[in-house]
Amino acid sequence: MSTRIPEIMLVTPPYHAGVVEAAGSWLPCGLVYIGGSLQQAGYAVTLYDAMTKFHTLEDVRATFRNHRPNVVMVSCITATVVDGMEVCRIAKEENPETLTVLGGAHPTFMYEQILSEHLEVDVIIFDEGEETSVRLMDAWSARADLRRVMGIAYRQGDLVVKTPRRGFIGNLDILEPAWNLVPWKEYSYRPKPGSTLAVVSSSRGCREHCSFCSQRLFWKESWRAVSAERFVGQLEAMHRHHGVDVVMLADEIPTLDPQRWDRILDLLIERDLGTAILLETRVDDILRDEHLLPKYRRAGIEHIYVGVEATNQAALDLFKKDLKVEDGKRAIELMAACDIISETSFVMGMPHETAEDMARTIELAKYYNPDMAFFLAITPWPYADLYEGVKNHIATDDYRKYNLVEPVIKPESMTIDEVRQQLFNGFRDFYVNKMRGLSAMPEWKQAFMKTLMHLFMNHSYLRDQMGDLAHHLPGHPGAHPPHKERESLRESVGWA
Ligand code: B12
Ligand code: SF4
Repeated sequence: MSTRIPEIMLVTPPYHAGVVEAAGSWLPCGLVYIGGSLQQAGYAVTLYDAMTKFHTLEDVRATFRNHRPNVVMVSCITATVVDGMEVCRIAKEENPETLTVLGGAHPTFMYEQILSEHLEVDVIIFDEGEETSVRLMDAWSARADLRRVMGIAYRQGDLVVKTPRRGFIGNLDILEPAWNLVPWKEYSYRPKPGSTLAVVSSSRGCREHCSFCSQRLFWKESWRAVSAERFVGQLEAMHRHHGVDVVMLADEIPTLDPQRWDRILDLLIERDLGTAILLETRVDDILRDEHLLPKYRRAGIEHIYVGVEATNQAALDLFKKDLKVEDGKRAIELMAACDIISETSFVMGMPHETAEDMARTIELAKYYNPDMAFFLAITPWPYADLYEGVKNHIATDDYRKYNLVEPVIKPESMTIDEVRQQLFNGFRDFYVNKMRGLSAMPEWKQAFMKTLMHLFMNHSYLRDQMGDLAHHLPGHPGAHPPHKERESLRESVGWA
């Protein structure tokens, strides 16, 4: 039997929740890693980030028509899986011989449902995709039996066949992401106009037990890391060859190993790249590193997201966050003292919560006083631990709404619209309060906050609600100024 030559296209579903787009355009890190492994194995690969291009499904069709890939690999989380499957359907319509492959968290857990209900999807790759995608391509091009490929699921007749899992990659240092596939001009961090933004993975996994989270399950409560030297070397090369000056770490907890993290800080200071780093980590690692925070700042770490998630101890216990409420407050204060932008989120909308509980959470968010706060709707990923306990309160099974913005759980004493309203109240009250304290902030932070408000008001799903924010600014306490006055107010803080 003749062999086939795969023309592989790695695709992001053209999905938008309207949140992260406000801050910039973010390259699909997982696909870049997979692209690297496929390239190393000698396969021809293109990267098609339909999300960042703001393409419609018809644009996706046109792209397939022009480029004629015969293998389409799509990355999906729960919110994007519906569009991911649409991408597969279009690929099949354009060329029925196309092999369609899904990977990422949602397909890994929900493979059975997807493969039995969606004939447009041929194969699902479980877990980490680097090695398995190469093995799949080897088998597909040789027209060999897919049963030999570890770590996949596919259909055989009416049956869904699952092969034994492949273990995680032992040494992450061997991975060579395909940075050459990235159209760098398309990726920028809006608060820094003209910047070039990369998303980079320095470690994978998490050993915590938060019941709402998919990541600890996806990584099977393991944690592995790229060595400090290799990681900082990568940032240096990206800076030199591609002009990358802002990096977002994709890691769940980059700081987990204190020795490695301290070494990374030292190397970053030594190399003095001038790269701004944005990352997420745990509150308790910030507390652990209190004495190191000035060093974080010198190493270029400008912005840290910590998952406080809930503001009362009972809720933290329910989510199995092994944290004390006061710890979150303290971590935020420590970051502020070192001129690091702090960001956190407050998850709301559990079945037992009332409008009063949510109003209290909003008040507590103000008390915590991070620079940025997001009020998120608790979202029951159908494979997370939380799911069983809340499933009788789920209002919709439309996964497009499983994006932390749309409430999908209906609390006992509230309607979905009331939850949505409370989430908006959270944003409004928090940022009005922030802007009232603007003049007391250092100048650089004032500038950042103004940019942030501008981005929210012009580029996010909060656009309409945030437009009203100007009503509440200093000089107009509680007043609703007429339109013209509001516009001049917007101008006065530079938001026009
Ligand atoms: C960077 C990031 C983003 C970027 C995504 C850029 C992109 N196009 O990929 C931006 C900022 C745009 C983003 C947006 C959103 N995100 Co996001 N994001 C992340 C983050 C921080 C890192 C992801 C990452 O790059 N990891 C590193 C790489 C190496 O790992 P990976 O992506 O898992 O990929 C590996 C495997 O999964 C697998 N794989 C993945 N895809 C594929 C595809 C194929 C074909 C194969 C074979 C294998 C494979 O192989 C990869 C390499 O080993 C994660 C949290 C986290 N720490 O992981 C959240 C996370 C993925 N995001 C999440 C959410 C909810 C969203 C939003 C809905 C939020 C919102 N309301 O706006 C939007 C969705 C927008 C969209 N259209 O995608 C959730 C998903 C939860 C879930 N289980 O569904 C996460 C887990 C955050 C969380 N803690 O809840 N996000
Ligand atoms: S929410 Fe964060 S700390 Fe908790 S399990 Fe998920 S990745 Fe780990």
